[in-house]
Amino acid sequence: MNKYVVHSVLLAAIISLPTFAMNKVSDEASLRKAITAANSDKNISQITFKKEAKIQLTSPIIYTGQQALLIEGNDAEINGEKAGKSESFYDDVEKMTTVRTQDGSLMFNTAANISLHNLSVVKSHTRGIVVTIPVEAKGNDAMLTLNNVSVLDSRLYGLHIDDNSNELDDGDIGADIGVHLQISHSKFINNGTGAIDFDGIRVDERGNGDITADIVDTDISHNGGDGIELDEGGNGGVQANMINVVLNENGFYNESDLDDAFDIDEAGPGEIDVKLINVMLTNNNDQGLDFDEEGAGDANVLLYNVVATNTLKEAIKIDEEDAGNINANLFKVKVTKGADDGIQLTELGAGKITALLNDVQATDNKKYGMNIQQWMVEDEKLQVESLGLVKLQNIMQSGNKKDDQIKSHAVVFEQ
Ligand SMILES: [Ca+2]
Ligand SMILES: [Ca+2]
Ligand SMILES: [Ca+2]
Ligand SMILES: [Ca+2]
Repeated sequence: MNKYVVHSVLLAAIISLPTFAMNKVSDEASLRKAITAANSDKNISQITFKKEAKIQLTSPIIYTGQQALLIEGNDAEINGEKAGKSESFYDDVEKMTTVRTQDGSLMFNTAANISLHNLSVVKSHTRGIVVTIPVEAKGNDAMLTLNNVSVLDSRLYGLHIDDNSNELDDGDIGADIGVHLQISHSKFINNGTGAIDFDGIRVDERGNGDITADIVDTDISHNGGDGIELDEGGNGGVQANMINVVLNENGFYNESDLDDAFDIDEAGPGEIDVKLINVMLTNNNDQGLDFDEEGAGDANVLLYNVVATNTLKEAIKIDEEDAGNINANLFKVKVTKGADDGIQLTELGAGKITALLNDVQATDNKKYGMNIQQWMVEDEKLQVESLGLVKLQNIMQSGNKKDDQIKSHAVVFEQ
């Protein structure tokens, strides 16, 4: 080949390179083109939006690639008001009429690492951002990283990570991998306002694998269902860490069965490990923190500077069932003006409670300020296990309607 021909071939190759790699996404057509290209070309690892683009969708955007994908939103806004469908149905298990959907505004049907930066997804007719993990997925956990992402005003879930092969998220079949969610500087506000039981953030993990959630500098407020629900089944546990997180006014949609600010349901073998630092919970409609651990495994909870005000049920409720212990360390915690117990710890089955409460205030709650009970079998006549141990330092209780003394069973207190 002479020089001229070589140049021509190179030039032709350059011209035929897909332009979406360079052109920034500015509307629905260019977004769809970029995602379609990434779905068929594993070398595409990033999609970049034009600064502050406003994008109206007419149908869901669905990524199905196997490669890690970074979406740089550049402060773009995706409006999902006209994207996707949902249908009304009667849920036999829950005995209620709600809606179901396969749709969302921005969907990822993959177990690959997905990162979204500087992006808003608003007014979704169904769900906002959805990750559906293929049931055959193996290897590393599916990882979703959100930085400066706002999911606002979705009728159904704001963010839904789904590792449950059952359409209604019943049952126990999921992929062999877990879910790792990292969120920073983000907002999940006013989602779940179109039907019963749709949360700001919902993770459904089944089969082998853990849920790991790290949430920093984030506002999860005014969602119709729970602010955030982590629902883990099968082998594996839940590790959840929050720093500087606000959870206000969640759980109002279903008046006959109100929802929580932060709900964890862990079933089967595996622990709950929660660390919350600087977390504020105000005006939530069921529990503030509602942590349920079942099957083998402990509930390990560390709270530092956590304030729950005006909660319609318990401000902080930790239930541990079956084999396993409650290990709770509460520092600088304040629960006030709740309509039930302020802090309630209940340990059932084999195991015991070990707790340290230091600088804890429970005031003006409608039931007990603190209620700490350990049982092998609830209401047993004979105490068969060794007693739990609760260390109290710098405790203040006042104005609690049932009692300002701690209600307890089978634990001893050390002052
Ligand atoms: Ca799994
Ligand atoms: Ca699991
Ligand atoms: Ca467990
Ligand atoms: Ca137990």
